[in-house]
Amino acid sequence: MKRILVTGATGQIGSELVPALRSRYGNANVVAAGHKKPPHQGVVEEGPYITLDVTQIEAISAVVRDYQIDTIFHLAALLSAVSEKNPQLAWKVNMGGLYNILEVSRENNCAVFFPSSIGAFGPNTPRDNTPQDTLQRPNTLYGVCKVSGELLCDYYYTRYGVDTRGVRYPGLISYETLPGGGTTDYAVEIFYDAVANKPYDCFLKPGTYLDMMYMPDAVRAAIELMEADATGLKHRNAFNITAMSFAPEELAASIQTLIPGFSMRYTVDPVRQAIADSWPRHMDDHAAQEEWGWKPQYNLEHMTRDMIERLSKKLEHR
Ligand code: AKB
Repeated sequence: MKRILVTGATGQIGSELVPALRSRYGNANVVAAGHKKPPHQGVVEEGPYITLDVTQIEAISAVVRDYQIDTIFHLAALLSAVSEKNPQLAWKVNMGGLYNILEVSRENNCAVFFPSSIGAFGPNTPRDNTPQDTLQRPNTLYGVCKVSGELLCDYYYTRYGVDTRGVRYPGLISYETLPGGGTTDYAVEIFYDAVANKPYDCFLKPGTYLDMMYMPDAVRAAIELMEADATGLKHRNAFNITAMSFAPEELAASIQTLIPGFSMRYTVDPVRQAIADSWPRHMDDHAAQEEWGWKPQYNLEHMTRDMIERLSKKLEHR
């Protein structure tokens, strides 16, 4: 990786992956691409920032040529709940965008990181210790795009030798940028209300266990996988990775150890509840551990402490 393009750079993962890549590879060597004005100045001031519509293949080609890109972290996509509201747009952006990125990478010899998700599984996938290789029949458009994306990345590797790699991310928790319309967003929103000393109204019901991860681990996973020795990779794409699994009431209890007055009630959103009920409760990530040394650093307690500290500081300074 010498010259890197990050699509979706202003999103939840991108806004933390870009600075991490810049501090490792040099500011000028990491091009941040968003489809709108960046939310904070850092992405623009610290290195190149461009607006890019990933549904426009010619625009991607031009950026890759102009900046002599050799690696693309392709993060631009609609999340699960938003995709259910507008499946046609989700197909266009999530599948069309990935196809364009892979085609441009084939022509320009770029490596590609593609984030799949726990959303790639469906209601008849084993929900506990979900195996790396198992039944995948998702019933959401988001999930259909993720499974198709995993297969398309495999295809571009075996057919054309494009160095595609990727993980299946669980719900991601971060303080820098809010997620935009996912099913696991409650695990971020809850902290904003907790540090503001407000009760939180959770849209998933108690007992809804899902895999989760703190953003520093998620960013490190993407970089470590792209830097891993290719000879050790049997899977390449769609590695299960997880750091913790909890239900909403367990996250609330963890917050209460630091903010004792915090309380949570439930107003269940049937659409997001149905999506969550079709996803794994806990994935088996042994393939990632064995093939490229994956190991999370944050558990529930450590993540909760760090989130509360950092979010309190961030909101104080607003
Ligand atoms: C979502 O909830 O849509 C995402 C995901 C798990 O892929 N956070």
